[in-house]
Amino acid sequence: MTNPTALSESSPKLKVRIHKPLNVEASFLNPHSPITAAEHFFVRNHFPIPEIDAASWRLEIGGAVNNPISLSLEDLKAMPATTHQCVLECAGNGRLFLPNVPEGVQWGLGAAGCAAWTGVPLRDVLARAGLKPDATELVFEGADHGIPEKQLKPKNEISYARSVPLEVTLKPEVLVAWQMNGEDLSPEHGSPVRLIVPGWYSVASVKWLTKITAITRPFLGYFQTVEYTYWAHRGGLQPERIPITEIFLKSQIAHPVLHQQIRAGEACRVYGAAWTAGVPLAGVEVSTDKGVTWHHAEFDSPAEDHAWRLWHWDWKPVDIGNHSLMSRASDIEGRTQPAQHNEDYESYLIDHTISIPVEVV
Ligand SMILES: Nc1nc2c(c(=O)[nH]1)N[C@H]1C(S)=C(S)[C@@H](COP(=O)(O)O)O[C@H]1N2
Ligand SMILES: [Mo]
Repeated sequence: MTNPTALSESSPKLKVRIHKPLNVEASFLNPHSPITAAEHFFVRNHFPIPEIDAASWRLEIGGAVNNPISLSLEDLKAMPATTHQCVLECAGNGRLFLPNVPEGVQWGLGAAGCAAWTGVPLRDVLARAGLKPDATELVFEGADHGIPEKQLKPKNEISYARSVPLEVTLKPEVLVAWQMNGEDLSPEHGSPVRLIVPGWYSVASVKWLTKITAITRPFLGYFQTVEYTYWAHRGGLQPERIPITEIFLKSQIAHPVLHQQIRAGEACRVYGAAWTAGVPLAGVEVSTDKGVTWHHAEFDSPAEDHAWRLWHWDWKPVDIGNHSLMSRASDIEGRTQPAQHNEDYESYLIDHTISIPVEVV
């Protein structure tokens, strides 16, 4: 995506939500494959895209490690690489569908995508540095920096930084990745190297990765405490402000699109995608009557890695007028998407069944 603005003007698949820093929404689904092409993948940036010379780029690993190390791109590429499919979903995806649309980037359904990522398992990189036994969390920092937007913010520039608990970082699917769908990462998506944390909201998948620090206490940085957090009720305590972590079970309708006109008496294929943090999906259902009755959809792609699954259900609308379509996914552990947004999540974690208004003519 060399010129995203031009692209978005020529392609109905992309919509620039903010120019500076660049934030681009995608149409969200390729109906023929669970894989979203890089040029149709959403872009979420908090700061300007940093200019990085891949030849002199280094990844520094320090903090609570026995052997602080600095790796070049060649060092990483010399290690055994693996490819893993996974969904990246922004925690604010779907914000436009909340009542009284809150502040934040105005994402519709297109702040999510699914790609095949290639890189080295993070745990193999960590093994070279040797974690100290008291390390509990890793902080990942990008090369991008600036002053954040919210009222509550530090005086000076910060870099983008997020932490992930150690036990999660040791999972074999967590990657230090340099390729997306078999091509080198583009600058928008984090070149030369980004972190990929499958099953977590993509706030954790730090782009332009330059520094990993092992720490022995919880990280309380800006993107961990001010943004990308919500109110949680735990153990009968007062609500606690906690960072967003795992992706919630979700399905989205890609077709028909919002306010699409559909012919009465003709078949209309309702299709979309569904995903989870890793627990297998049980099914997807579609409702055309505001959730009173539900119809089982069929899957069109296999359960694979942390990829999303395509699904469809064929509708033959009869009644002329306004209708709304909803989809609802469930997983094999009995979870189902809720009917309402949880207000404690504010403008994040938008997992409720979203209504897509359409007109039958
Ligand atoms: N360094 C850095 N990493 C980052 C971000 C960022 O602004 N800077 N944004 C995060 C957020 S909130 C999201 S949703 C994803 C978006 O990834 P994409 O732009 O490749 O789609 O990157 C994450 N990693
Ligand atoms: Mo995000």
